[in-house]
Amino acid sequence: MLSLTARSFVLCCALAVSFTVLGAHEYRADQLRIGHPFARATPPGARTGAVFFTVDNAAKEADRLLRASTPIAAGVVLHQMALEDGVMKMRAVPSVEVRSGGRLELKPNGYHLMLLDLRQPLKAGEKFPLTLTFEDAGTITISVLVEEMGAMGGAARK
Ligand SMILES: [Cu+2]
Repeated sequence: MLSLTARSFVLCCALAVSFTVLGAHEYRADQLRIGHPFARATPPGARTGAVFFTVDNAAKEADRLLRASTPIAAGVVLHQMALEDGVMKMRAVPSVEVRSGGRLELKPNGYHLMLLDLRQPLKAGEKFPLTLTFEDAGTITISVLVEEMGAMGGAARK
């Protein structure tokens, strides 16, 4: 039952979403360009994972990253790491703006997408699909490269 649902979800997204694959692991949705999406490998039994990428907005208007989903996790939330009273803390944020002509960076110790209740561990070298929804540009499905634990995104830039 569950696997059937997951399979039809993947199929439906593959059909509904069109995206352009550029060189160097980049994707484009309307005026947005998504660069170097990567995740960190997770230890066995880990229930959560983190995804990072950049979004460049060539549009005249700001856009917003509203939500994301992936078949390999039960949920995806937008998180921000920030220093609060001298301690790095992670907190959920409802959405994040991508300024006109600007770049939004999801990176270690900053904004990231948190994968909740992983259905499988993230193994270095593997890829998985992630569907992003923006307020104006709509949805785009990207392929996320899993790098080593603690990676800063070097391999995804090649
Ligand atoms: Cu987080």
